[in-house]
Amino acid sequence: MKMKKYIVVLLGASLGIILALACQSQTEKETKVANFKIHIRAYDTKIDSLTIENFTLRNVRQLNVINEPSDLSVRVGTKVNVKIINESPISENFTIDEHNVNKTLKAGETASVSFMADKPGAYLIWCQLHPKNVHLPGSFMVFE
Ligand SMILES: [Cu+2]
Repeated sequence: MKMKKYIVVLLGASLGIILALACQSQTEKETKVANFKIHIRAYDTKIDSLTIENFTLRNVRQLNVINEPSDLSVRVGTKVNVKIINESPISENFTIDEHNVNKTLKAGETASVSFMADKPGAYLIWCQLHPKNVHLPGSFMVFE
């Protein structure tokens, strides 16, 4: 009789442990999702004359393209969805080499990319169509 009671308690405890483990692995498997919206914007700067500390700039014209926001960060294991809106008057590109992201958008176009942030680190977001001093790069941070 005592033995029977002991077995019932033991089975109950084992079932409790199995359930606890199952619940734990369920939450660990849960995929996090991050949604970002990035505007690619061009800034046309014209300076006829500008003097700073006896140094004069004349007839400067510079086009700069910036991803806004330029820097993204997520935790490792996050599914990343990025909506890219190209507001620049020319074609632009959005590349993260290490995550196989490479999207080119014509002027005015919108596109979406999705990928897994499966490796921790700091990665460059850059445009393959323009020099990095024209289209400023950003960063993609994946934290442990
Ligand atoms: Cu560009």
